[in-house]
Amino acid sequence: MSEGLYSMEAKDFDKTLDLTKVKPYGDTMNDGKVQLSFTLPVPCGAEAVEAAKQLIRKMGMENPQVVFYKELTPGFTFFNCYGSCSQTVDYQGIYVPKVESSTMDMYETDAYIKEHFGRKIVVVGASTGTDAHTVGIDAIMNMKGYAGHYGLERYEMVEAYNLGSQVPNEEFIAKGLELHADALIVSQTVTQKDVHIHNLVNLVELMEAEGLRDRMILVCGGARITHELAKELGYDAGFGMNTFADDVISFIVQEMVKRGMK
Ligand code: B12
Repeated sequence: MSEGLYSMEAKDFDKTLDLTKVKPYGDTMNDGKVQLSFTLPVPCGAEAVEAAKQLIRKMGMENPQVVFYKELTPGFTFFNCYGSCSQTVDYQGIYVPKVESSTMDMYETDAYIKEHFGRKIVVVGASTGTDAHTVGIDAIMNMKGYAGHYGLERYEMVEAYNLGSQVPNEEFIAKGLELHADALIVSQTVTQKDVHIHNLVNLVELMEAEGLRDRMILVCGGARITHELAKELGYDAGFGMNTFADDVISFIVQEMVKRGMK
């Protein structure tokens, strides 16, 4: 297949697509087809199916269809459904704040560090507070990396310390100081009751109280973290789904150069 075909967008071959009024695509452009699955706390039966359809209509969908339903346990029914979304979004008017560094691969990053710093960059990472999820921080830090992208431990010019999970903020900062960290990187996966916000804010407050905030690059990441949220909470950058080690280390070293850190 030619490269031209890969780079083709829907608007190049369908003239009915209006990017100021985008709706889901199922079989044909603008059909609005959406698949939903949910559970209702009602007994399995015809009334349950009707309740599911009414709910889908109230969600702004036309032509609701229940294509599968099953009792989960007495009094609870699970549904798979389709509907046609009547709402649209203005895709062209969307602005999403993003990390503004250019991603270099591992070899380019090592060369960049040699050229600009002439020493190894120290990165200390952890999943902090009560959060026991380690897969995200491991994906960024472990030697083998994630989805074909090596983790920070593999980089010749990075000294990477992965402290694991459930690391208290105080301990994380102390370890950062002991290891002379250039950057602290935090993973937060659980967001129930906004626990990630409290925990991330607490880390910034502790660092500020000790006069350390400006001495290190501070980055957070996790499936429900956005760059916008991270900035709001006092971080230098935030990374969400589909992040790799090369994205985060590229940001760290380019930011260090911008700030004149040696
Ligand atoms: C595996 C898992 C667990 C395992 C964790 C094992 C381990 N060693 O990590 C166990 C079973 C222990 C677990 C426990 C719990 N879990 Co859990 N878990 C998951 C699961 C299935 C996968 C998470 C995962 O590994 N993803 C893969 C990694 C690679 O993705 P990622 O974390 O997003 O990381 C990427 C990016 O986000 C980013 N990133 C992540 N961190 C960082 C950090 C930095 C610095 C950077 C730059 C980037 C970055 O880069 C990574 C690679 O691209 C998810 C559901 C799901 N499918 O996502 C639920 C999920 C995260 N868990 C959930 C919950 C609720 C829990 C429990 C509270 C359940 C309970 N009631 O006990 C407990 C919490 C325990 C605790 N104290 O934290 C919820 C969270 C809901 C919410 N909004 O908060 C989820 C979403 C499941 C759900 N749908 O309800 N869980």
